[in-house]
Amino acid sequence: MSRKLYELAGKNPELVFSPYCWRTRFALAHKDLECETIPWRFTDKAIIAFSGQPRVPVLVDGDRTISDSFVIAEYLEEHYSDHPPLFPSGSVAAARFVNAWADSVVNPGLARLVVTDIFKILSPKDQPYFRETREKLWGCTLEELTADRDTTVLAFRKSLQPARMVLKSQTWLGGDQPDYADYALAGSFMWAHCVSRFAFLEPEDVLSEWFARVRDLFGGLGENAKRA
Ligand SMILES: N[C@@H](CCC(=O)N[C@@H](CS)C(=O)NCC(=O)O)C(=O)O
Repeated sequence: MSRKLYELAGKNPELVFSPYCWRTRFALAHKDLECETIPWRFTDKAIIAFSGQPRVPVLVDGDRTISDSFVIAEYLEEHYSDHPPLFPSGSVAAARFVNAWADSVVNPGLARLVVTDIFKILSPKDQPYFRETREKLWGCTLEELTADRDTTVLAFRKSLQPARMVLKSQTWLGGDQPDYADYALAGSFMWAHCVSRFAFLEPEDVLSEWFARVRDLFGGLGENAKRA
C-alpha cells in the first residue's frame, strides 16, 4: 500500500496509544482512506532521516511525507477534498482550539493519571528513555506523579467542563456529525484508555457516552483497539 502511518506502539506492536496518532487514525477512517500501520518506538530514530523531525505521527502518502497530527489533518482535507470533510463549513478554527486545549490541558492532566501505566506497556528498550525524559519534564519520578491520582482525577474531570457543556446540547463536538474536533479530544482519551484501566471519567458522565460513541465509529475502530 502506498499510504503508511508511523505510529507509537508499546512492547506489543498492536498496542498503539499516542493521542496524536489516534487523531490521525480517526481522521484517515473519517476520510475512508486505507493506511498501513508501521509500529514505531521512542528510541527508533529512523523517522528523522525521512521526515526531518523526531515525532509521530508521520504519514507517508505516495511521495509525500507529513508530520504533526494537525498538519496531517489539513493535508488530508486539502488532498482528499472529495472525501467526507474533517472540517465542514470552515470549522478548522474551532477544531484548532479543541486541538490546542487537548494538547495543553487534557494531555498533561491525563499524564498525571496514567504515566506509570504507559511505562509498563513500553518496549524495554524505550523504558529508560521514557523515564529519563518524562521525569526531567515533570521534575519528579513517574511514580510520584501518579501517586495521588485518586485525588487529582477530580480536578482532571473538572477541567473537561467545556466539552461537557457543549455535549449537553449536541451529539458531537462537531455538531450533528463528528468532525476533527471530536477526534482531537478523543485521541487524548484513547491514549489513556489504551494504556490504563484507571477510570479517568465517571460512567454517568456525558463525556463517557460521547467517548463510547466515538469508539464505535468506523466499525468500532476505537472500541476494538488493543488495550493494556
Ligand atoms: N504536535 C505533534 C506532537 C507529536 C508528539 O509529541 N508525538 C509523541 C508521541 S505521543 C512523540 O513522538 N514523542 C517522541 C519523544 O518523546 O521522543 C502532533 O500533533 O503530532
